Amino acid sequence: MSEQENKKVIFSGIQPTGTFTLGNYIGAVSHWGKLQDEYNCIYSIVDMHAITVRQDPVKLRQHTLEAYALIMACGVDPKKSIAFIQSHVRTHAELNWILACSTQFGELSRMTQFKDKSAKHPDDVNAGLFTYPVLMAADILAYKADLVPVGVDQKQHLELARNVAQRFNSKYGELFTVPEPYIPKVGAKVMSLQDPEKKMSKSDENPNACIYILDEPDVIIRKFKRAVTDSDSEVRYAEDKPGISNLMSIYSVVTGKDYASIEREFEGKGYGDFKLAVGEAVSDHLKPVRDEFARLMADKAYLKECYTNGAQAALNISRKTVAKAYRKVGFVDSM
Ligand code: ATP
Ligand code: LTN
Repeated sequence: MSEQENKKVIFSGIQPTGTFTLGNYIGAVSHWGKLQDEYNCIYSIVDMHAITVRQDPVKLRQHTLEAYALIMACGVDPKKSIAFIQSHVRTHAELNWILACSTQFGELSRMTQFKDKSAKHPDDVNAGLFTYPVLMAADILAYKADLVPVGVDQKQHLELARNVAQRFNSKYGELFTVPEPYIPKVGAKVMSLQDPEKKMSKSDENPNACIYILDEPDVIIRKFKRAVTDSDSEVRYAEDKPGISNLMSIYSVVTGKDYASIEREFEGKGYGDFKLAVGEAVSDHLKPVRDEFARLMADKAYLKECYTNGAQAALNISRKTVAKAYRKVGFVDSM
């Protein structure tokens, strides 16, 4: 990354909990590459967040490498951005502790993701799951990020990061930048294809509910054909038509067409034609991602070089912030 002081800083992360869904792509990762010229961008595969839910160690290692290759296949260029694996950079855990001591139990208890995930995994409601948003705040604040591109489901966590930054600054003196969310207008919450009231999620048990960005074309088309829609047969964007509206927002993002022109395109045609068109458009749109992913995964040495350099660059920035935070809270200098 060419470190230009006048550019704003962007930070975002994604968990290596499985292959990215179309939701992850449209809501977050597809924007990451587009921001690289205008901002100083820092992107991380947040493996430390992933272990708040039980992971198979062999799979986690594999998913982490794949996630790194996937963000590159989606457009992140490690020569323009800093791209690294979270556990490689010790400052995240260090700042996590400092910030935990400026975070209230009550505010963490209000996090809807914690409530959802603890309901889903009642046998493992661990402390890491509870303090997950503190580590996320550390990720962001360590780099003094101005903007954080995420899907709308992360808005509450970002609000918490803002509160923690402000609280620390007022207790100890100005240090952290208070970050702003950067949420896309269309596609900030892609819904499940089987239940359009529910967010499309990597960890959904029903494979028909979500499109994985590495799904083969025939699989993508089949899943769209089976997508749950509404009772009438009109392709129209409306609140009381969540199934069709979800498909329309997906189609709009991948084709660049607005809702009015999509409605005109499918006037007098049934849902069948529309679903097929969405499936084909999504599959065509994702082809370059699939191809680039395969190419990158065949060159592990190059991937390693990229994430090693990325970690070094991330450490160089974040260690300065952590050193300042240590001084501010009153720790004795170690060197
Ligand atoms: P998990 O199911 O393991 O919790 P996830 O699919 O929710 O994973 P994350 O790694 O938590 O994915 O999210 C990565 C990014 O993708 C975040 O910025 C998040 O806001 C965004 N995102 C996740 N799901 C969607 C969705 N359905 N629509 C839009 N954006 C999404
Ligand atoms: N919690 C996020 C992933 C994440 C993140 C971050 C996103 C961890 N650290 C910092 C933006 C900035 C999620 O998507 N579930």
